[in-house]
Amino acid sequence: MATLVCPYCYDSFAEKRILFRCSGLIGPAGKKCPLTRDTVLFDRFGIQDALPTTFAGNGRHRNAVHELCGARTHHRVCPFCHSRLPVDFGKIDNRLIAMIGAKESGKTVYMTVLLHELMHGVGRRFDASMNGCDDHTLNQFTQRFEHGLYEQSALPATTKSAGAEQMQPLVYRVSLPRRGLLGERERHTITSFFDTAGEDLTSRASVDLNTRYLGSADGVILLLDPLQMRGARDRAGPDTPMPGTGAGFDSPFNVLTRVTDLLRETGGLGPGKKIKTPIAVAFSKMDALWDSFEPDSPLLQEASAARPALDLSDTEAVHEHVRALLEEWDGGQIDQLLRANYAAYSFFGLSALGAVPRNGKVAGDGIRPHRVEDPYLWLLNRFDVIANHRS
Ligand SMILES: Nc1nc2c(ncn2[C@@H]2O[C@H](COP(=O)(O)OP(=O)(O)OP(=O)(O)O)[C@@H](O)[C@H]2O)c(=O)[nH]1
Ligand SMILES: [Mg+2]
Ligand SMILES: [Zn+2]
Ligand SMILES: [Zn+2]
Repeated sequence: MATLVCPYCYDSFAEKRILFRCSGLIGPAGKKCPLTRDTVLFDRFGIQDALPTTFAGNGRHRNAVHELCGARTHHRVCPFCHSRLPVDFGKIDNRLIAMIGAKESGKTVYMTVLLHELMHGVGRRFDASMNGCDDHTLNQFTQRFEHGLYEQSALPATTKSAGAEQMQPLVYRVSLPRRGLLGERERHTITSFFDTAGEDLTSRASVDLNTRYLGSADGVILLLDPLQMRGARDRAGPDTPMPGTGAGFDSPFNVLTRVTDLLRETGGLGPGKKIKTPIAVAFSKMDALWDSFEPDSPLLQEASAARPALDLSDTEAVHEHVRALLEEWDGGQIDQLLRANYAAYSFFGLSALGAVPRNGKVAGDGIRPHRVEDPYLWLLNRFDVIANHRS
């Protein structure tokens, strides 16, 4: 039987092991269950809310009756972390996307801008709707990330280490219309985004948690900072704020090596076997390097947005161009390592902000994202959620 993976903790389990949480309503005989802190939720994600208890039932069913109070509940929770599972979980596609990258590579900014674009511009092109699955996702995204970046032009603070704050992923339900033999039907996919703290990739202590996230992910977006490469650093504009160096910081090649080792370990892959998880290797902060490109570089063009499908010709042109740039940036081994270890990988070059930030703030004319959706669309095409075409 197929195993399911929780979009919050990335642990896997059979459908029948899904738990229920009592509704907390008064049952037919007038009994009502008390509210207490759920220690499992608290330990995992620091959630302190007083909630009704969880109990085992037939997890294949969408609802269950709590014996103690007799009230029926539709609230299904993960057996490992007790997070509320999305509506239709287990019945619809569930795709987990892990986002990783070194410290200050731009993950939090990128995730915020990508989600914003998916809800607005890109979403419209695909006729897609993105809905946050839980209060945490809705609050974190709008209040913390979107509000700070879009309304206050403030760059985010360093993401806390998973060991310290137990970051909870943002979980969305993406609905896309699909034309098939039976006419147009909605297709739903749950995607979970986990933003790691960069330093978690350098300390062995927090690697365990990341191992689970990476090992269960259906796709990986690896964000690499070109400004951590000497060859690219020299080509950046004079006012570009440079990422730090030294302890806690790491070169893109070292980050990729560590991630590759983790994926090989969790997949139990012998020598010569390639990692099957598709990996989008995306270079962030490209705005700092735009001036050093030939005007006809595919990285300077807008991705073609004419059709609601992935443009393969464009994807390949970008991939080849980044590969050539890596040679110039002294990053030739990156491609060799990917080719030797991954069955499916593609290079991307993007800018979440569209301009170099000034004094710790988004540049004066606001956020102008460039090609941020490319890696996500490539993964969706890999998952067969969207179609592709050649231009
Ligand atoms: N030029 C340019 N700089 C960017 C861009 N995105 C992020 N940055 C810079 O990179 C810094 C770090 O961005 P974050 O998104 O916080 O990076 P992170 O990977 O989440 O960092 P940690 O949480 O510390 O691991 C920002 O403060 C900006 O200075 C971009 O699109 N262009
Ligand atoms: Mg961050
Ligand atoms: Zn009850
Ligand atoms: Zn869970």
